[in-house]
Amino acid sequence: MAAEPLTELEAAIETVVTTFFTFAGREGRKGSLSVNEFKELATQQLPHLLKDVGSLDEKMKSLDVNQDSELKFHEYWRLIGELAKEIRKEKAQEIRKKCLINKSLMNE
Ligand SMILES: [Ca+2]
Repeated sequence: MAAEPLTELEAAIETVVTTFFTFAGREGRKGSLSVNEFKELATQQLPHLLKDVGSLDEKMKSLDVNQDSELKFHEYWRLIGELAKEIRKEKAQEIRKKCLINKSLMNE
């Protein structure tokens, strides 16, 4: 990567990518996540964001678009996208709540 230090966002994107390869390289094909690799990644790296997701086997099936029991990078990327959307929803609610509080304070 570039010699200059990465910004927070750039480092976050790099982490998304390197995390994929760290776990994908543990067994079988180096460029995709097996069921075991996916479960390890989910439990070790996404314990808070995936805690309400229910069964990891079901989650894996829903992400594994071509049904080969492995997640390629673009399938993993869909998961990251879904989680980002969840975080966006939560943030939007927080902002809305703050606006409501401010409005009610102004009306007092
Ligand atoms: Ca693999």
